[in-house]
Amino acid sequence: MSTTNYDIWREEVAGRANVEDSPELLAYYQELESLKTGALWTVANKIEPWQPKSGSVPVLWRYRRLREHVLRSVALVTPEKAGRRVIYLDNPGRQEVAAAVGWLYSGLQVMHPGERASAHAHSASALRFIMEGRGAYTIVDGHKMTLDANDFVLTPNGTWHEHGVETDGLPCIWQDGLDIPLVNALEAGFYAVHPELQQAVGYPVDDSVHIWGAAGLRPQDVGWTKPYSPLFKYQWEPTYEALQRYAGAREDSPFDGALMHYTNPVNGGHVMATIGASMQLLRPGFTGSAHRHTGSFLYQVARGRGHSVINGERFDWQERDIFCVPSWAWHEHVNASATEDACLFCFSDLPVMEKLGLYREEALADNGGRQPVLTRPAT
Ligand code: 1HN
Repeated sequence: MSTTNYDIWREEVAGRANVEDSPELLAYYQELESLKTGALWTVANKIEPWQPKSGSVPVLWRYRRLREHVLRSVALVTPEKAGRRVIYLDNPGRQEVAAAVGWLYSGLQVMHPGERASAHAHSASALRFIMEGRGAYTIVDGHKMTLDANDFVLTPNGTWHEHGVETDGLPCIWQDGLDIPLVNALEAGFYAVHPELQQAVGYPVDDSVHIWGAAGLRPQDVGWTKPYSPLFKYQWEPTYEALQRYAGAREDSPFDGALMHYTNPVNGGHVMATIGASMQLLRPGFTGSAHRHTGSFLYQVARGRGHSVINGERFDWQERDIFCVPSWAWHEHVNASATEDACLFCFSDLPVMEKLGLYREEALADNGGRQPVLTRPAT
């Protein structure tokens, strides 16, 4: 987990860059710099680490501390002025790119009854996970959807999308997740405001759920060739029921308990090209083993309480808290309750890792699969 003597030995004798500075070399480097070039051996060890070295820090964002600040923004700015009224999650290691972890952005958006946020479209893919309130809706390419707590909603890249809360609703808060940092890193981001600022609703409300949302059944007239799921909303009730059935029918994964991926019903793949999502159930008393894998993961506690140990640091979480697991960080999850389920929603860049052939996974062999806990922050 830390740099060992073996790592140092490898750096020094195993064909890695190991050139000591001399006045002549330093002068040479300056000449190269003036020609907009550089000597590879001065950066090789940095740009080619032995294993992923995430710049992201494991962070737990406690909802009971954040919520009042999110609600305060309602009195301070309007959706019209702000575009979107969002408090974003600012990982101390990723502030330059406004990422919550790795190349993923996330924030908490708040809207009051009667408010609307106008329609726009962008190259970034987006999702929402509904945290609280009543009467929220979103419109994606003319498809209007109602939103309830723990519903998971897609706004795939390139789609027109806008949100609002019905006048007879309650203040609503949801988590946004986007691949904006990734799209920016790839220098591929476009953004457009809808010419009329609002879309006409062109279909029956929640039609994507009615057409595509039946478990195990695919409509005869597929007619869908886009690179993302035609099912835009994954409702909580059927998701939780599916997880309970799944957990009841087979043994737990030692790392994840019962974990199911939200899927594109056309092909069973991830919901969007760059962002995947899952919901997992940790049974009462579940004590997971540690593993690590490539990819950046952002969790929201949909139900229950427990803790996760991430790179040796313990994070105690409860409902609505959000925490991140950076790429290649050791992590293990525990459900603290002897009687209640714990459910973790998660979104990640797993589709990118898989498609680029960069996914790797490793179980912790030492210490019976448990990490030594280095710190126990106060809860
Ligand atoms: C966006 O389009 C939304 O549509 C929320 O609600 C957050 C953060 C960065 C860029 C676009 C939304 C966003 C965003």
